[in-house]
Amino acid sequence: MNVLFPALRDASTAPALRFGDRALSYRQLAAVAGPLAERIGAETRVAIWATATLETSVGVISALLAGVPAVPVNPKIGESELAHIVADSAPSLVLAQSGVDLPDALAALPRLDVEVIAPPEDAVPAPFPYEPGDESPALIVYTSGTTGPPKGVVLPRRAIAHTLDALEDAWQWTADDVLVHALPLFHVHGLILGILGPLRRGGSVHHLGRFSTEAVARGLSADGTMLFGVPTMYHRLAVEAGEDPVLAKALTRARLLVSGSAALPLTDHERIAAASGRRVIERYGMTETLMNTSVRADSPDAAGTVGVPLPGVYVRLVDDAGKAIADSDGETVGEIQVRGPNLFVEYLNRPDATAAAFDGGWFRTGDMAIRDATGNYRIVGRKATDLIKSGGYKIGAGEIENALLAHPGVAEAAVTAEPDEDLGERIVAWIVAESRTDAEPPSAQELSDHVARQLAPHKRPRTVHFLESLPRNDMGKILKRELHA
Ligand code: MCA
Ligand code: AMP
Repeated sequence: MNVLFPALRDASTAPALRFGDRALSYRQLAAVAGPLAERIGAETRVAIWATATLETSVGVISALLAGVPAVPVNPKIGESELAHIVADSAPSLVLAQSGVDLPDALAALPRLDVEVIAPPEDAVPAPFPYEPGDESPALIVYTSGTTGPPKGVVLPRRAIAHTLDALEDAWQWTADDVLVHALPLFHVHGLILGILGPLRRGGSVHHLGRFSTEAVARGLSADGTMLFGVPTMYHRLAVEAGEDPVLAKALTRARLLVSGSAALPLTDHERIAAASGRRVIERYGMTETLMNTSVRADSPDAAGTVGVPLPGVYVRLVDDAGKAIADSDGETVGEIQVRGPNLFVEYLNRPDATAAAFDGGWFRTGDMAIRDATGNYRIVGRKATDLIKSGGYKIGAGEIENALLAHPGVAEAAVTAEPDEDLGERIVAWIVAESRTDAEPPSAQELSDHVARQLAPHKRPRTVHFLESLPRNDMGKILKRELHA
């Protein structure tokens, strides 16, 4: 049995969570999360309305203590995506901050309000009596594929504990660290690394609410020692730090700047190093695998790579024929496959997709990489052109096409990505308007808003092109490569 949060059992007065000016020590966190865990212990699965708040963090920790699988839900989620997640994960209860209005699909479920009022420090709680087994499902995190609606990735406690301990080693992460970040709490990066990570170490996290370069400067200037962010955030920091000495100094103070979820361009690495004297290190992971590799805090500069395999994680590169590329090769591009205790259990209700994702015991990531002469992995692309990474969010072209096709003004739709300095990739929609109706064809704005309402705002097309027809081959398949030409 692996106790996920030993510091919660010790219940010291050391700081644990801070959101704005609201904070909880370990003792206070144990005092609020313990009773909530008791209260929800008999549920089969809980959905959590995952605003970036103390309440979301307390809700998730209570579910973990109780051994009840939790499904974090994007609070900006659109109608059809929410309907899918609720039907697929079938939560028996929803946890939400009190006073928050929930959309219909969640409002129809039994609801428990989470109200966090910091109890007095002398209220020493009894340690929560029970810890579930290592293999029991802890979190179900939804992630996009190339086609169809998002899949629920079932993550066991074992994977969470393993990944966080591997990062302790790679980043020399201790109880003295104060992590600063502004990531959303419905994905692995912000929730598992960004909230559960500091709590497993016995350190603390200061969540900034919304991302801004000013908030990061304030957080790091106060007492932050580490910063986590996606490349879009580091890009904005890189641009600002060149002109803002206060921000540059704040970055200089940080012990460790970590980027992940997508590739950080070399120019941004260089700009941050020039302004602050600090390097950014990258780590590579996936919802299904949690963290696979990282540049180590004690290694020489390795900008442009995602570092070396984390302790306990096996990584191999596989060629087109399915054959492993020799370790000593150093130059051939192959698909990254991984094996280890960091892996998920299955896609919820999708045995077909789970089976297809594995090559024996190896998980096929779909990411293409080389291993350079120093042993660092360098990601060079993705197998599927229909997967888009925008602002660090993974988005499937197929789910956006389906949402667009459901609009009455759309006859045909194709979705592609183009490079974007800020977002990494931006979503581009190619539309043939429906001509069989008398109605005016929809505007680009209307289609973008439609996708935001149905799926989520980050999945909305940033550019919409209207065409007479889409280029297709003899089989009728859309030739996406010809679209940008
Ligand atoms: C815009 N908005 C809209 C619409 N357009 N709302 C409704 N309808 C519309 N048509 C709203 C947005 O919700 C948002 O609201 C605001 O307008 C601006 O949106 P946007 O321009 O899209 O984004 P941004 O504010 O510029 O955000 C950039 C960002 C964000 C902060 C970098 O993309 C972000 O938080 N990315 C993190 C992604 C992440 O955590 N990925 C981890 C998954 P408001 O301003 O109120 O928010 S990957 C993972 O977990 C793996 C394991 C890994 O390796 O890490
Ligand atoms: P997600 O499914 O949202 O968890 O996204 C996982 C994907 O993000 C991976 O398969 C990679 O394509 C990408 N990714 C994560 N970290 C990095 C990184 N440091 N560099 C490049 N790509 C990354």
